[in-house]
This record gives sequence, C-alpha cells and structure tokens, in this order.
Amino acid sequence: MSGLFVTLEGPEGAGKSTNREYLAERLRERGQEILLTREPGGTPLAERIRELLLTPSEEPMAADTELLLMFAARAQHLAQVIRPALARGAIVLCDRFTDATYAYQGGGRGLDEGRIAELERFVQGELRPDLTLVFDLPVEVGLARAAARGRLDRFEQEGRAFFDAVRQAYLRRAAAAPGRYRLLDAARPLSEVQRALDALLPELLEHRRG
Ligand code: Z5A
Repeated sequence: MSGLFVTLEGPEGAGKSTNREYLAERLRERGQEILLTREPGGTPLAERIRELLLTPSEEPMAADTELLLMFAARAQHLAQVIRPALARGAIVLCDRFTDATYAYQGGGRGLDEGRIAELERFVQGELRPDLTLVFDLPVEVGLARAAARGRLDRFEQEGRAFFDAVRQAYLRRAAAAPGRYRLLDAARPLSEVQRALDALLPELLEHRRG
C-alpha cells in the first residue's frame, strides 16, 4: 500500500477532532490527498454500530459485546474506506483506531490484551498505523472539556478510575513503541499544540516518501 496511515488517540476532550482538521489543512496545502475519518464509524454501517456503542441504554452492554462491536465496525471501515484510500496513495487521518481498544476495552474495562491482539490480527492482518499521535492530558481537564459540551455518551458516563486506566494504557503503549508513537501534551493552549504538530509535518511527509 502506498498511502500513509496516521491515527490520533487520547482520552476524552484531548483535541483529536480539532487537531485532525488542522493537520489535514496543513497537509492539503502541501498537495497531499487526505482522507479524514473516525472510529468507531467511518461508513454508514459502521456509524450505525457507533450509535449502538455510544447511546446509553437500560440494558447494560457486556464488555465482550462492546469489544466485538468495536472490531465489527473496524472490519467494515477497513474494507470500505481505509484500505482503498491507502491503496490509492492517500494519507488517512483517523480519529481513534485499535489503540483505543487497548486503552478503553483493555485498560478501562480490564479485558485481556491477548484477546484484543487476536482480534486485531483477525480483522487487520498485518495492517497497523504508520504513525500514532497520542494527545495526552490530565483526566480532569479532558472530562471538563467533555462536560462543557452537554449530554454525556455511554463512555463519558464512566468514573474517574476508568479514565485514569485509559490514560495509563495509552502512555504504556506509547512508551513501549516510541518508533510509532508521538506523545503530545494536549493540556497546553491549542496554539501551542498546533505548533507541535507543525514541527511534526516534515517527519510525516518523510514517512510518506519512505
Ligand atoms: N472507543 C472505544 O472504547 N474503543 C475503541 O476501539 C474506539 C473508541 C475506536 C467515541 O470516541 C468513544 O468510543 C470514545 C472511546 C470509545 N469514548 N468516549 N467518550 P470519540 O473520539 O468520538 O469521543 P471522544 O474522545 O469523547 O471525542 P471528543 O471528546 O470529541 O474528544 P476530542 O476529539 O479529542 O476533542 P475535540 O472535540 O477536538 O475537543 C473537545 C473540546 O475541547 C472542544 O470544545 C475544543 O475546542 C476544546 N479543545 C481542544 N483542544 C484544546 C486545547 N488545547 N485547549 C483548550 N480547549 C481545547
């Protein structure tokens, strides 16, 4: 595949969506074809699975159901959107991907990482992101940003311990594979976060050529 697969990760309110748009603009200015997408979701069917996952409901969702729905949405997204875009040489900027599964279903829900890894191999084969930007910030800052938006989704209703575990899982993954991850301090003002992204652009374009 000749494209570049970049994922944006981090806890609630870290600024992934805001910065994904920013990064896309900077890359388009440099003549790159950019595909912006997100998980769970990214296709009409996967967005329907997203609704199931995010909408609070009377019936509690079993953790394994949540895990399998994440990978069901991902299989659809890969087949319909991500793989074709990479095959035609686009840069794919994806708001969350399998690192979120390790962080939320693994760290947050406490599911076995080995089981997540099995599903990752089954659904993705060899495909992994080329580069993952982790927007890190203290849990309380992210939760305050999410709360300011109003109604909370099913994940946002979790407690502090859940989000602490999510954050720690991201930090562990980033530390274990520094070649793939870039850690950004997302608690800083937006202009500073975006300056850090500007500094990453040459490396990103280098990856593209490599
Ligand atoms: N999930 C999962 O469990 N397992 C999986 O495998 C996957 C996902 C793929 C949906 O994701 C949920 O699915 C998510 C994990 C779970 N859980 N939750 N909740 P989502 O990405 O759609 O949801 P999200 O993380 O909650 O998105 P978000 O809160 O919109 O965060 P964001 O995209 O990182 O932030 P933002 O929308 O760009 O910014 C939030 C606000 O903060 C906004 O008003 C900005 O203007 C403001 N902001 C952003 N940056 C700054 C700075 N630097 N300073 C001040 N204010 C800022």
